[in-house]
Amino acid sequence: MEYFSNVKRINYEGAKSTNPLAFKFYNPDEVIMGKTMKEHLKFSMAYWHTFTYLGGDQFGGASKSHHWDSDNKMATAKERVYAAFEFMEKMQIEYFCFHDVDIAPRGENLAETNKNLDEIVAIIKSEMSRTGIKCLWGTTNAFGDAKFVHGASTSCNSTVFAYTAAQIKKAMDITKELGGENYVFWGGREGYETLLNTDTEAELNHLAILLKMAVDYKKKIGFKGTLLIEPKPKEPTKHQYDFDAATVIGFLRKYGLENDFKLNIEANHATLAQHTFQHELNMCRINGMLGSVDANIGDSMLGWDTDQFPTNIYDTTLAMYEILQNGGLGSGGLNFDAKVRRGSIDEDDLFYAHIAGMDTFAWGLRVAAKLLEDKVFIDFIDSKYESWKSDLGINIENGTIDFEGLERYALENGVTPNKSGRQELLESILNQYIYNN
Ligand code: XUL
Ligand code: CO
Repeated sequence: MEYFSNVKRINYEGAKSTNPLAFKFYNPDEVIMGKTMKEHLKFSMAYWHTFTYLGGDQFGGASKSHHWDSDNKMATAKERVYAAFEFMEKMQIEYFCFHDVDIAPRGENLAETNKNLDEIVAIIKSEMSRTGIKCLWGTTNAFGDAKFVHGASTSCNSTVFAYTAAQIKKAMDITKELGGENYVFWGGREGYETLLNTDTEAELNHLAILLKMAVDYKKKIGFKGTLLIEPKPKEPTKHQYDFDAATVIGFLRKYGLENDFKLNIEANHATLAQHTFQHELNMCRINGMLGSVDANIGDSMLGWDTDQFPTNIYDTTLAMYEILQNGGLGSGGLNFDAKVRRGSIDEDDLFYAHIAGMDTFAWGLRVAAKLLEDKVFIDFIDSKYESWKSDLGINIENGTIDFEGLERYALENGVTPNKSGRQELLESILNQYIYNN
């Protein structure tokens, strides 16, 4: 059965096209810096927002329905697979990401849940081989159910820790079965509300123990994908332990896990941490830990995760600028962890939303590549730091001068005049590249 019968395959028509169901900038086979756009961008559909979200918010329930949904949960899960693959094929999206609960309904107990998962995974696998669509990453939802009220691996209740481990084990098995290129850990309720009732030291130790067990299990089953941690500073808890990239990197180093994990950076989570998206990508890049991206956008005036489709060309340009300098995302990709607004109630809106996100990233890629080819900021930064190429700079960096030597230098030479940082000039050059590409 065709679920989106009024939409044909979305094709590239160029910037002048007025067809809302066409790409204006995303030209999958166009080569940029030696790779095709689709290789650079590796777009992925998020199973949860696109195929299970029905528009509900804190003030109201569903605002729309999916015509593949029915009262029978397993039948719905099966039809959802066909609808999802039809959607991805038409969108030319080659990857998807999922939580266990997105693809199959929870059963009465763990065994029944796992059985439901096995049944749906078999269907997903056959759709994957029919279409060539791949799994970017899998994960588990260890935050929605009531048992996670005090956290999952950081719960005060050790039986919840055990249940979390069991869920992750199964989700890793499935991800491996589907040839997933990564496995994601987002600590949905790994955080706290108040220190009056929280032993943070024990909770962080337990989180590290769980991650270590995941590394061991990955090796045991021969899962070749990358393990990723997705930082977020708050929501649902007041303070999430995986606050931001720097916090996660410090945590991984403390527990000797830094070679086993990379990070999955989500734009809206950066906003919530009061960082730019580029900052978070940059912190990962300079630490060799940039793994993948949840491509969305937040609202800078709202303090919660709005998970909107990315339509800000500055964000995507500067994100691609970091990603290109990272040499790409390796096994990672750009996963649209984004949902259409509650008022976008037609199924066509799912297409418009993904087209907008893909076009905005495609244009950002093009601009970022040009900025790098022309060495616009690189040359400026090189000249800004040129004093570090002097004998003084080299001695400081090599550790061949100490405080006394530096005091002698300062007494003899004083300080040379500073040069302008030229921020406004650089911002206007950035505009010029965005507008004239
Ligand atoms: C929540 C979030 C999650 C993770 C996967 O804010 O981003 O959807 O990406 O659990
Ligand atoms: Co996310």
